[in-house]
Amino acid sequence: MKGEFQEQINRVAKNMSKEDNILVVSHHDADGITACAIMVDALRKLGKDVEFMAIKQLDSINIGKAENSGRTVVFTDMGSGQLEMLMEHKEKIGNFYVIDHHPPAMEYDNQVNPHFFGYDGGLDVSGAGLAYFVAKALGHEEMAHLAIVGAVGDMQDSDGKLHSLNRIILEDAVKQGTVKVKHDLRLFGRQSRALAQMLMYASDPILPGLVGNEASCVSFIENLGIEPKREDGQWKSYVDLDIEERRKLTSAMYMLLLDNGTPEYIIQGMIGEVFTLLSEERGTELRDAKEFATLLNSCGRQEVSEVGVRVCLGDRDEGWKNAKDALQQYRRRLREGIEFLSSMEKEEMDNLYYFDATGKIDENIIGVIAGMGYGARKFSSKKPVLALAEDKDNKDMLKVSSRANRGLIRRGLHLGEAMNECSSAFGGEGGGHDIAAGARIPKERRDEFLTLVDKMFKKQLSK
Ligand SMILES: [Mn+2]
Repeated sequence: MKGEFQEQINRVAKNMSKEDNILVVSHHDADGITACAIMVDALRKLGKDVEFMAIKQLDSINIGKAENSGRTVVFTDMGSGQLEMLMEHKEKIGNFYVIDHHPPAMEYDNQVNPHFFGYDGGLDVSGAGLAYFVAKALGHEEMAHLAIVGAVGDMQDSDGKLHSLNRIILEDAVKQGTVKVKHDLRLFGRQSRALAQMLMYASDPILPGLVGNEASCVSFIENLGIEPKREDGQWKSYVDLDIEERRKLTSAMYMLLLDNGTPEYIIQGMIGEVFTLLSEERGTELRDAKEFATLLNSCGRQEVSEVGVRVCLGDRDEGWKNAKDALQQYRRRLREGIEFLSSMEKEEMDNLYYFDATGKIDENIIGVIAGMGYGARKFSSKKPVLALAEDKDNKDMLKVSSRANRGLIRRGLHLGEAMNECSSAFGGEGGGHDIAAGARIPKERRDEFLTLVDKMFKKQLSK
């Protein structure tokens, strides 16, 4: 870690240690939920009175939730990009801190952000990772494993391993004995899902011909000579397979993807570092960092993020049960989404694809469905995809989710920048990462917005 960055962290942590009543406001995805839990844990251990909430995004509507709390507000995994708006609302928000890995709009005294020190917030460290460094500076480093869950949740291991600041956190966690790293198949469900289910719902990458089709998954497994059930009659999960079976399954998946023209580097990413959380029960979603992250993401998408935070803080009773319910419901909606994909009409422009799922798919999962559409080869990897859904908070607005792939990013595409610029041109708001981003725009400006985004993509890709 660069000395200057460590100094910023130490300084902000020191200021924070002087606060008494704190409200942690975080993003509602896996990274935000773990960031929130790490912050709440450390501050409570220091004897502070801490409340928390997770929100979908920090925009002109949601900012009201952080106002008039009578507490010092600590924003985690959000806030840097919205600093100008936060400053405008400073009187109502009161004293606040920002711990965020998104590109900062401006400098601010009580901000921890790695971009000022040459780190890449998309790959080197997540919001949870930064919360961890602040917690560590406050004397509490026992939640390192949660910071790994956050990094994986933000797909910072998408090329098969963790880098830079994430690596430091990983070393801490390994040293503490809470995380074990292995080189293995990285599909979701290694621990907790039946093999056929793991293949059927795989989204990173999607398995062509197997996605959403349980029967073909079962025969795919049986054709490899792998018995899909255990001796006790239960379906096997990946971790039940022996080394030889794992090798067979993995190479069959490789072949399948190669045959379908999946780029080599995407296939490579399927194998890589797998993070096992050693203090969690075997066979549960909490045992594997990627599954843990998915569980938390489903809490966020089912609008029970606080349940996710409680599970992170150690709740294995009511909270854990509710989190599993959220995952169930989320999976059901995914199934519906996959069905929608097979029947939807995609539209094509010069530099993008889009589809309109207004009234059909919930805005909370539209991004995931767009990503799955990619994997299921509904769209060629030559263009990014935009998915449109109705905004739940405001019927006059549209929620836009965009997804791309590494190949497009290498050619200069940046979805976050495009969403931000193009939405603000029509009085909307947006932003996000290069590979995944979102926006809210007025419904009636839909076509103009799409035209502008199309132009912007052209500019980015011709750089
Ligand atoms: Mn994040």
